[in-house]
Amino acid sequence: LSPFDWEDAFRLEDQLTDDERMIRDAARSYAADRLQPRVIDAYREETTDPSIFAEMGEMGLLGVTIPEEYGGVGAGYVSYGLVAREIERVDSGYRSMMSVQSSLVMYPIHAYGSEEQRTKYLPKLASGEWIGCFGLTEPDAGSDPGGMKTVARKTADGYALSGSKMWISNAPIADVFVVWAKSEAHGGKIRGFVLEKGLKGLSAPKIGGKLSLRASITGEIVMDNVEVGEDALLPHVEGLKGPFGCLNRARFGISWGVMGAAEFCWHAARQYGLDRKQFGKPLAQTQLFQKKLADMQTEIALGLQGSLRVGRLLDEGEAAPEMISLVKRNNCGKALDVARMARDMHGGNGISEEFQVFRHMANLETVNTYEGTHDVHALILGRAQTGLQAFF
Ligand code: TGC
Ligand code: FAD
Repeated sequence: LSPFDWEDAFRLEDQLTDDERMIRDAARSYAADRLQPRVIDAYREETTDPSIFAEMGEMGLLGVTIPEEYGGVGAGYVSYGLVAREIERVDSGYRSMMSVQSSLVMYPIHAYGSEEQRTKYLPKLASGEWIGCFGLTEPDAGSDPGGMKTVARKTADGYALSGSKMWISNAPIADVFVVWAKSEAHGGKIRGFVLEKGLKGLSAPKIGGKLSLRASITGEIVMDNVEVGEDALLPHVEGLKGPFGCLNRARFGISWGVMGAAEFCWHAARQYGLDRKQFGKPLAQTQLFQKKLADMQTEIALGLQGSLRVGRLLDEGEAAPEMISLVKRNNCGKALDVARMARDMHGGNGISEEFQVFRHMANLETVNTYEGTHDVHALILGRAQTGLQAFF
């Protein structure tokens, strides 16, 4: 039998290709060198540095799965997941910025957009020159996006959009807004529109006072009769499967990302337990401490392995949305457990910004909620195995 690597229990490393390892290493060094030094201040001050997008673009971390002809990297979903894991090892908010741009803005423009929309938007989004956001959630439509009130009225040469979106990552600094609205011209069906900053009637005020995800700016999108041409409509999708198609990709990335945050917390707790002595011996020499470390290691090893499997199936075109619900739900819930445990294992120091586990814990509360709450994904999985609809 082989020796055991405590950090990589199931030898994930051996299951990656050389190209995947290369992309992962680029993301890891960018995150450690450029993101880690600014995150504690950014979180405390609740500030988002927009130049992070251009930096990520330069490193090839935006639109990893988008073909090279549109400025992407043309890599697979496992590579995308590995990038999410490295960025979220520093902060879930920075991963949010990356995943909204890649999965929720670039993906729909590539998958559902016209050739003109692809060539106009994708290269500038890939380089980070333009920042994107995705407006689905509304004040009265969160878990139930089909209940949205935003409407697109037909005008002589296009559409006029009215409504408001709530809790939108990147919105206050966005140049490009992918928004979903019920289109009167399409029988009230949900359609996607690409709006640009500066349009009359369009504003995106910041939502302040968040106690989670403070390094990632969040806002509303207010649309007061925003007039656009026919060319703003995403022509190739209709209905809720449009936004859900994007969410499948973003949720998959989150399943990897949260494992990065959990790994940070696990490693920090282990090191803290080795360094800190109480009752004349390291905390790490107590049975309870070791049991907690074993639980963390187990959940992270299993979670990563599950996401890798779903990623391979996604790359083969064989993944089902329910598989993504399973890993999004489980990995978020387990990461939150790991972060809360790590916070506890740090004692009083666990509440200090310096030790960083509290920040991860607070961030993971959001990640467990957005892109489908923990319970909503349970209902998706419950429906798949019983055939019974429990949402309403
Ligand atoms: P339902 O009747 O189940 O489906 C309606 C239509 O959508 C299709 N569909 C999917 N298509 C592709 N992928 C999926 N995962 C799909 N799920 C459903 C379905 O086939 C059907 O198509 P058609 O052609 O028959 O009309 O829809 P429902 O209204 O009953 O919804 C059920 C439910 C609860 C599963 C769904 O609404 C849901 O997932 N709610 C959660 C909402 C959510 O995830 N919001 C996320 C907002 S974006 C965000 O949070 C970004 S944070 C990003 C960051 O900062 O990182
Ligand atoms: P609700 O849907 O009101 O849910 C409240 C509670 O009720 C939850 O516990 C939920 O699980 C439970 N619940 C709901 N329905 C049922 C049911 N049928 N049965 C049992 N329990 C149920 N959205 C975007 O569109 N774009 C973004 O970029 C974006 N970024 C975000 C960033 C942040 C920081 C946050 C906090 C949210 C963001 N969201 C975004 C919104 C996010 O997707 C929603 O918050 C999420 O989908 C939940 O919706 P809600 O907040 O309206 O909660």
